[in-house]
Amino acid sequence: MPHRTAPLAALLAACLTATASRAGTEITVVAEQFSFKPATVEAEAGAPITITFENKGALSHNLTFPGLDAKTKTIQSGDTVTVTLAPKEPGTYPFVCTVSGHKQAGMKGKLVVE
Ligand SMILES: [Cu+2]
Repeated sequence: MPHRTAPLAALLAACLTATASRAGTEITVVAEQFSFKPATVEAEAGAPITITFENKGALSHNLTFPGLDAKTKTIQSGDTVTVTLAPKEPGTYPFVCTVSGHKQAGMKGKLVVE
């Protein structure tokens, strides 16, 4: 019965759309010597935020969000790692590299969730 097929297809399309929007924000942050690029990143509230962290510096670095209890492991030059965040509320969440002296040298930035 063709007239039953169309509503089912519409329902399926609606489900797929909802799934796509729940996938959240994907961001790439690059570590250099000694900075994060970009130093300010933005994301939507209410959905997971997946951050791909690439180390293009010469030393080992990490990406740590003190206010979100989230961090990557410390990775070597040339490595990439991902971290998923789920901030419950909109706000500004600082991030730093916690390797000794790196934050003081300029490895800090902020995530703005709106
Ligand atoms: Cu560092």
